[in-house]
Amino acid sequence: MSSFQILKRLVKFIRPYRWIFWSSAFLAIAMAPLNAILPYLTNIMVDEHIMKPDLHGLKVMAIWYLIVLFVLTAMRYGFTILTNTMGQQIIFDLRNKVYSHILSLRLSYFDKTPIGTNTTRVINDLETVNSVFSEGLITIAADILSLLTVLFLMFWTSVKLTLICLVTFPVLLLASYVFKEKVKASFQRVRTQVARMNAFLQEHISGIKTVQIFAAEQRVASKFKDINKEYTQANLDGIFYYAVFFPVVEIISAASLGFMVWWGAQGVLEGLVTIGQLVAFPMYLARLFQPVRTLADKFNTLQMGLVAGGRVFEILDNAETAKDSGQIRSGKLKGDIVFQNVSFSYNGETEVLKDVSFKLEEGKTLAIVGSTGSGKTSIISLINRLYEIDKGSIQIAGHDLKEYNIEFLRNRIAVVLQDVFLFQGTVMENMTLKNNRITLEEVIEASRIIGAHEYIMKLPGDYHYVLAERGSNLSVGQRQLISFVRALLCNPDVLILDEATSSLDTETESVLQHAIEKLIEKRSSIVIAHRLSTIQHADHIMALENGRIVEFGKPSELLAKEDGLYKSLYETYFQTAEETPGY
Ligand code: TTP
Ligand code: MG
Repeated sequence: MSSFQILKRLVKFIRPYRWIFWSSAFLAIAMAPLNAILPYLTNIMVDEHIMKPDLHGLKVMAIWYLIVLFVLTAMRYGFTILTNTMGQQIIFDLRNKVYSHILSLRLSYFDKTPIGTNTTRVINDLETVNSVFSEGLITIAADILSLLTVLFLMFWTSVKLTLICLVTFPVLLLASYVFKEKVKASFQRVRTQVARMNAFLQEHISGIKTVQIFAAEQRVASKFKDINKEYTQANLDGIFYYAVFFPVVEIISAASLGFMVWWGAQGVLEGLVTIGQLVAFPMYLARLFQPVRTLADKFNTLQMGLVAGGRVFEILDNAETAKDSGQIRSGKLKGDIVFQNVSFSYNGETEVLKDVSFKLEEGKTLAIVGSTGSGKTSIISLINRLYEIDKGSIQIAGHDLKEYNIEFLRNRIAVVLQDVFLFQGTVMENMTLKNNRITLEEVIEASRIIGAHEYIMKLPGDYHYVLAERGSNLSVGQRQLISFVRALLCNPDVLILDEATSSLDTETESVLQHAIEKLIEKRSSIVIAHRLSTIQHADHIMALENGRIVEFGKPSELLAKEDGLYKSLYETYFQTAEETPGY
C-alpha cells in the first residue's frame, strides 16, 4: 500500500467528524493572514504614527494589534482542541474496529503473531496514527498557508529585503531534508524496537513462573537489557538529529537576520527602506522560520503515522477470519458425527492428521487415546472450526460443517480444553462468560450436578469470589471444575473434553470422574482420555498414532486384540496404578 493509499483510507474515517474537520480547516485558513498581519501592523505603526507623531492613531493601531492578537490566540486554542478531538475520536473508532477484527481472526493467525505485536498494533501504532490527524494533515496545511501569506506580505513590503532574507533558504531546505531523512530512519528503528520490547515483555511476564522456577531471571534480564539498549540507542540517535538540527536552523535564521539588518540599515540611510520595514522584517522572519523549523518534523510525524496506519490496515485487511457462509443457525445439532478422509496441517506443510475417517453415532461417547503429539487435540479443534481442514470432510447430522453458521455451531458444541483458561473476574462470571441471561440459580444447579457447589461454597464470597488473572488463585482441580460447569451451562448437543494430563489426588479424581460422567450423559461426546475410568465407559475407542487412526472399536473388542495399542496402554495403566498408590 502506498502512503497515498493509506492516507486516502485514513481520511475516510474523518467522515463522522466532518464538521470538526471543516471547522479546523476554516480556522487554519483564517489564522494564516492574521498571523502574518501583525508585523504589517507594526510596520504601519512605526512609519505612520511614530515617525510622524500621531498619538491618537497609534492608540487605535495598538488596540487593533491587541484585538488581532487576542482573536489569534483564541483561534489557536480552538484549533488545537478541534484537531486533537478529531484525532482521538477517529482513533477511538479505529481501535474498536481493529480489536473486533483481531477477535474474529483464526487461531492460525495467533499461532504466528506474538501477543506483544498485537498489543503494539492496538496501542502504540494507533497512537502514532493519531498524529496524522492532530499534527499532520491540517497542521501542515496551516503551516504552509501561513508561510505563503508571510512571504506574500514580505514581498509586498519590500522585494529586495525579502530576497536578502531568502539568501540562506537553500541551505535551510537542504538541512531540513537531511534531518527529515535521518529522523525517519531512526523513528522506524524506534518503532521496530518498541514492538520487539512489547513482545518480549509480554511473553516473559506471562511465563514468569517458569522464569523463576528455573532461576532464569538473570538471563532473561540480560536479554532484556540488550533489547532495551537497542531501543535506547534508537531513541538517542533520533535525539541527536534534533539536537543538531534546531541549532543549525537557529544559525541559518540568525544569518538571515544579519544579512537583512546589514542591508536594511544601509537602505534606511539611503532612503530605500523605511524604519517601519526594518522593525517589521525581523518579525516576518520569525514567522517564516518557525513553520520551516517544525515542518520537517511534522512531515515525519505524518509519514510515521502513515507507516503505522499501514500496519494497522494490514491487520484489518487480514482475511484469515473464519469464512462464515453457513445458513443453518437454529435447531439442535443432533445426529452422527462423521469424519471422511480428513487431513490437516497447522502450517500447510507437516500433516498432523492423515486420512482420518470415523463415525460417532448420536448420543454415543468416543474416547481418543494415543501418545503425546499423536494429534488428539488437533482432531477436536477441527470440529468447531477453530482450524480448517486441508482435505476430506467433516459432517454433523448429515450436513457439512461449513453449512452451519459458526456462532450457532460453537454454541451447540461445548469444548473443555486441556489447559483451562480462566479470566480475571468472579467465579460466576467465569462460568457464564458474562452471559447475563444465565441466572445464579442456574449456575448453582449446574454446579450441584457437576459436584462443584460444595467446593465453591468454601471459597470466600463463594460464587462472587474474585479470580486473579488466569485463575491463578485456584487449584488445578478447582479450575477444572469451573470449566466443567461452564460447559454444562451451555447445555450443548455435542461435548468435547480434552482431559488434563495432570494426575490429581484420589478424592479430586473421583469428583472429576463424576463430573465427566454428568457432562457426557445424554449427548454425543468426544473425550480425550487419560483416565482409564473414562475410557472404559466409552462406546468407542480410537487409538491414534502419528496422526493416523490405528485402532477403532468397542473397549472389549480392542482389549481382545493381541498387541493392540489400546491393550498395551491398558496394561501399562494397571501396572502404574498398582505401583503408585493413590493414583
Ligand atoms: P496435538 O494434537 O496437540 O497432540 P496431542 O493432543 O495428541 O498431544 P497431548 O497428549 O500431549 O495433548 O499435536 C499434534 C501435532 O501438532 C504436534 O506435533 C504438535 C503440532 N501442533 C502444532 O503445530 N500447532 C498447534 O497449535 C498444536 C496444538 C499442535
Ligand atoms: Mg492434547
